[in-house]
Amino acid sequence: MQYLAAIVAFICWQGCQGIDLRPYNVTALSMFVNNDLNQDGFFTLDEMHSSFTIYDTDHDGRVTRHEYTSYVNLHTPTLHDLSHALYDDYDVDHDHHLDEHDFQNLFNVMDADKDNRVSALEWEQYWVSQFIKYEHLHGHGHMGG
Ligand SMILES: [Ca+2]
Ligand SMILES: [Ca+2]
Ligand SMILES: [Ca+2]
Repeated sequence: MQYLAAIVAFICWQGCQGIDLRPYNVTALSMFVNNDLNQDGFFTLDEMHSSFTIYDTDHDGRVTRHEYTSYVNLHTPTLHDLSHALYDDYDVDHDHHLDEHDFQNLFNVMDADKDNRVSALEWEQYWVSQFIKYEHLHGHGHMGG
């Protein structure tokens, strides 16, 4: 197990300077394309693992909050606040490490119809709801100091 990567990072590999994630469905779909590594139209647990590998900078198979947020901060500093919120969602048991069971749980949440693969539609529904939930943490100007 090694993984945990790019979910937040993709957002901005899309070139969204200024971090306006709207329209959310378009942002979500471009993330899907980046995460569906074999481009078969479904995001699988293997692909989730591959995606998250990027964040595991010490290669111990776990992704700490520090590893995750440092990576995001380095590449997309304007998503720093969002990265903490997403990490809290990913870290199901709140032990400050993302492990196999956390990835499995996240995957299950995304996989609404429980067929062990996340379709583009399932992905979009999950991510649009996340973007709305955390709207106060991204986009539309900085939070004041
Ligand atoms: Ca795939
Ligand atoms: Ca690690
Ligand atoms: Ca599914």
